[in-house]
Amino acid sequence: MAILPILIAPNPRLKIRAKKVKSVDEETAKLMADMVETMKDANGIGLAAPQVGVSKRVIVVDISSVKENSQPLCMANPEIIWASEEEDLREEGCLSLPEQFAEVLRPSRVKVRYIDKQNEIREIEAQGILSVCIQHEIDHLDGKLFVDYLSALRRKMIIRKLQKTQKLAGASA
Ligand code: K1U
Ligand code: ZN
Repeated sequence: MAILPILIAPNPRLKIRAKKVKSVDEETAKLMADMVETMKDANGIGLAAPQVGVSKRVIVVDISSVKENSQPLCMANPEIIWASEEEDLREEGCLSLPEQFAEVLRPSRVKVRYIDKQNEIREIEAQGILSVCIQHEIDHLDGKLFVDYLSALRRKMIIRKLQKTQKLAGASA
């Protein structure tokens, strides 16, 4: 397994729509395992393949740090097949937008169809932080970041801050 570098916004690769996988073969299963290791190393609760520079519809989610007895989920081609009308406003973070947080309004509950790491088609219903995290990761597959839900002014401020931080980090390296 390997820890992969995580792309930081405004990297243009984060804005590209990722491609479906044909099946979960050995290569995709290895990508899933590397993504789980990378997510844990970064103290995240989710990660999408475009964040590690891979344009495939693959996500991993692990909410065990916030909810006991939950197992990591590895999902290929995840699709929301039902979303509740009820919505929740919750604070989100993103490993590609370090130290930036904002509240986002999303459906409270979703049903998701996906292919698991054994190449089996599965469906789950998610609520709470699991629902938020899965929706956030699927957005990454469509080239969407949580700042895209904010006003243009707020989004620009966050992106400018990240650009400055990266310039400073580059200058001192
Ligand atoms: O996609 C990512 O960059 C991962 C992201 C997932 C996420 C967090 C919060 C709401 C929606 C989606 C993170 O894991 S950022 C780290 C973080 O905010 C967090 C870490 C541990 C517990 C709770 C939040
Ligand atoms: Zn994210």
